[in-house]
Amino acid sequence: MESNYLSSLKKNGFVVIESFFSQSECQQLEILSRDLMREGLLGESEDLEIDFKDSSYNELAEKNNTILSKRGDIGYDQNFLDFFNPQFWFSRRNPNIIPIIEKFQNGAVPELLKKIDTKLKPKNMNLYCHEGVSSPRTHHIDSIRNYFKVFLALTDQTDDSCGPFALIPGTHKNKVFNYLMCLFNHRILGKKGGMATDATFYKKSKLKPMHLNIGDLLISNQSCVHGAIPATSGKRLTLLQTYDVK
Ligand SMILES: O=C(O)CCC(=O)C(=O)O
Ligand SMILES: [Fe+2]
Repeated sequence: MESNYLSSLKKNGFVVIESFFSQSECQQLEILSRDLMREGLLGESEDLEIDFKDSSYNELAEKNNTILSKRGDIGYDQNFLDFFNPQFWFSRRNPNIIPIIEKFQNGAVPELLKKIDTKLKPKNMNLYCHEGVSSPRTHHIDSIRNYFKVFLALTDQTDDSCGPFALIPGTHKNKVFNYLMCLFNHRILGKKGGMATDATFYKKSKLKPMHLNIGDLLISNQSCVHGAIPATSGKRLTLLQTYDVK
């Protein structure tokens, strides 16, 4: 079983582990996530910072507190709330959540990822709240090197209407091609910052939606081309753990 997960992760750049979290674990995480979302919409508090400075991804990821980054200022990803490191807020609110959160960082997940690269370590967590994102960021890569996101579906994501996460299987292997694409974006198209990783050499229509039931875990190599299907009516709630080599 485990070797199937590993070969699928190596070949396709992703694997889905069904029902990795129980319904009760997901329910506890969902309740906390909805409380956090409500607090985020009210504004800053003692336990929740809001990023007004347009900080870089790394600055947000390295914070030892929960911080909300509202996406959508630059014309895409409107209605996407991205909470960095929600585990701090969660565990202060309900310490019983700690062993559940630890399932992302101990046991089967890091053991599998260690077989890809022994240097892969858990870094930041995020809570993605997609409230009907009809214009998601275009398909892109997060990095050329191996970099993983471990997504847990807290709401049903089996229908395209919620705008599920999507990827083009196997494209993590095209390292030189992807590197040249980023160079082309930057030097020829003049794309700046994060936009330099847009997947301009790939057709968006090749994206495959990742349909997840509540409790399913998607382990995704983010050097694979990925993005999201435009939402038509639904919402989705996803908790994730990143793994990086540095
Ligand atoms: O879930 C999404 O909308 C895509 C987010 C994304 O690109 C990422 O997490 O790297
Ligand atoms: Fe991404």
